[in-house]
Amino acid sequence: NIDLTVNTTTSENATLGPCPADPPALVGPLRVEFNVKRTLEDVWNAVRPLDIGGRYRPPDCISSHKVAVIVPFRNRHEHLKHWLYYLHPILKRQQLDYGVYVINQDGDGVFNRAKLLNVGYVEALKEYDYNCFVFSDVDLVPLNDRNLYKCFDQPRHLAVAMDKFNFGLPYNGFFGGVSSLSKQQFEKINGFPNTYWGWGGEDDDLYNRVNIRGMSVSRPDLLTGKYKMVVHQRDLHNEPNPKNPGKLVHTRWSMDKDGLNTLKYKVVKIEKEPMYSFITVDIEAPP
Ligand code: UDH
Repeated sequence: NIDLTVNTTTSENATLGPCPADPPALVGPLRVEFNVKRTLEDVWNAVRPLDIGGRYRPPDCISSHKVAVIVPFRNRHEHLKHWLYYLHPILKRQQLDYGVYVINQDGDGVFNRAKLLNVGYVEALKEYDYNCFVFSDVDLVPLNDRNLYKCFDQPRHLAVAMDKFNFGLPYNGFFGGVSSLSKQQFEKINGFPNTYWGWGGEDDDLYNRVNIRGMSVSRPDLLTGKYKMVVHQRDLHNEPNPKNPGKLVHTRWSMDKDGLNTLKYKVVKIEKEPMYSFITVDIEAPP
């Protein structure tokens, strides 16, 4: 007797084809409004369903883009709600196989965006075989869903036309806000520096790293790359650090001694929320 029963999920998955190069559900320009109070429940109702920890894969095709979206974070819960409300539907329409990782800096020490992003890279890889990493500030929402949160032949800068910079680049080498690098590209540059405490410079250091390793930065056009930022005051404990700009002339010599290969931190807590993984970390911040 041959058992002819089949596990439907497995057999369906086995017959799925690759996702198309152009995701069919994209709509282009989007309306984005931050002047509304949102509860987490509102947001969940707008973005569900997702797998726990803000994981998703397209139901009808196999995505080759296994993307960890990493968000550096401390005390910005209002911004996070807006971000989740807008980003989840966009990422779904883009047919990505993705997960959202919010990396929360523990304590009141000096903030370190770049080190948190390195932590996100390492922690996400513990969970899944991601091949692409999107690093996004919590206060930036794209105004066009054709700005794909995937990886390209070259490291990508996505936030090229932010409203706060009059929808243009503030300077040619700007690499801030939102960027994407494949696993290979990120390893090649030893990740972000860990030593840029406080505000400023870490994105420019990343730009240097990319160029020093013989890569270049790719970008969407200025219409596709429009972003809206949640208006906010400067946070406590993230003052511009006057030491940071001076470090940029040394990237060539510092990059192999400051990055993924020297990253030290302690995970304090991992919380699997419905729309994201919330990973609280002690990054040995100075007071
Ligand atoms: N971040 C936090 N909490 C903090 C500091 C930073 O979550 O306390 C994260 C967050 O993802 C943020 C990102 O780090 O989007 C970058 O920090 P930022 O928003 O302070 O940097 P940005 O350049 O703003 O966007 C600088 C301060 C602008 C003050 C304008 C006053 N009118």
